[in-house]
Amino acid sequence: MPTIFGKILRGEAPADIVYKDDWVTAFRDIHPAASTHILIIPNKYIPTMNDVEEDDALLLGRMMLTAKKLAAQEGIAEDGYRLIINCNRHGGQEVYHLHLHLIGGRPLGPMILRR
Ligand code: DGP
Repeated sequence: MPTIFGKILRGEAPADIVYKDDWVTAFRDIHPAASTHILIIPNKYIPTMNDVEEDDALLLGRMMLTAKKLAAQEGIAEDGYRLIINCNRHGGQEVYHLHLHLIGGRPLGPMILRR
């Protein structure tokens, strides 16, 4: 697991971990875009969305369900929130360990700035 997220999973780098089970780990983003900004990652190394396989279907479901539970815990479920997975260069991916952003706590505006 060559990224900083691998170090966080192994306990070699600090992180504000808010949830962990056998499948996924969730921790607060170091550069939050809103009052709630949590990253949900698989415990197994998957670099990008392009590397997801059929056998990962349950794992992806677990990531989504974890986001739903954490949104409720954070008190942002009713007002709403956004879930984002960035993939590769055009998607703006910076860390190449698959992660789902859970962002909320304020109106987030349009999803993509149109040009
Ligand atoms: P993305 O662009 O989708 O790859 O998002 C990567 C996110 O990871 C970005 O919002 C900042 C966050 N991040 C990068 N390095 C660290 C770190 O060392 N700790 C934490 N908690 N978050 C990090």
